[in-house]
Amino acid sequence: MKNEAQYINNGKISQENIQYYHDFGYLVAPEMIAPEEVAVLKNDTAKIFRGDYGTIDGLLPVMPNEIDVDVLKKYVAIHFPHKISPVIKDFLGQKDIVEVLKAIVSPNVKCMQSMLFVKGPGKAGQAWHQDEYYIPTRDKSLIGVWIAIDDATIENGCLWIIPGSQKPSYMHPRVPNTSNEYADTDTIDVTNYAKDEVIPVEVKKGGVVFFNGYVLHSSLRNKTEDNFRSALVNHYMSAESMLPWDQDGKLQAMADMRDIIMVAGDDPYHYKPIVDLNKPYLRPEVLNIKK
Ligand SMILES: O=C(O)CCC(=O)C(=O)O
Repeated sequence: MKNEAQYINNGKISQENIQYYHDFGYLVAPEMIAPEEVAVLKNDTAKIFRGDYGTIDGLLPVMPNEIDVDVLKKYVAIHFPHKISPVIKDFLGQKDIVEVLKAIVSPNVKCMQSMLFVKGPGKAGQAWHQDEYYIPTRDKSLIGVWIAIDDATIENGCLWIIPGSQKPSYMHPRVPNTSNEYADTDTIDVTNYAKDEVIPVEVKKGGVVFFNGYVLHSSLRNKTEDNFRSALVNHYMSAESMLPWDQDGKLQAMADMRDIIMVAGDDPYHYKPIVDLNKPYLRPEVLNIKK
């Protein structure tokens, strides 16, 4: 039976939700984002990939009369869309999301990353991983906030997670990926978990999934012929922690990556300037991140 404590009802987080997050590493907030807000994100997705905010490396020219669906089919995702889109930048501080973050992360919260997935028909998913592997926080406070812009189903490649897998609090070894479900060259072997410990997280558009940076998660290929699985995924952490993140080698190693946006409370490191380091880029079809 599904544990009801995983669901945030009416956008308001309860004590049971908070306990569930600490025990199992994730929460689901169905319908947290109003249909009008989702429509704005959907519309903005098309604008970004049409190049309306300016071009970025790899963005293909849009043909006259080319409809959004045909444009979007060519792409998997863009990283750091908030760097070009004022709509996404504004959404990083969405008030209901921030209330949840204050309750489960810290009263002081910063955002360091956004990713906008389109994941059209046939596009591969992401292999098993832990987000802290990529975005290391000193206090393990990393949290992914996964916002469904389209309905996310098993068929079109929703998230899969292993509840409670954050608990041992260590980085699992990475092994070569051999499944064509995934875009990545590496994965984590999860075969020692029982089948029923690995669950799909299907959410309707407007639903939000919150998951801890140590939780094992993945997504499968979009097997539909005409269905997009768009989702905005933003990453946050406690503002108390410094962020030694080199962005998969794209930046110089540093003690505290200050390309951040405060979304709640105070910044204990306010004496260090906020900088603009990260550039938006398109996610390649094959992901080969070596560290
Ligand atoms: O949405 C997906 O397909 C994968 C998202 C993910 O793994 C992540 O945000 O860390």
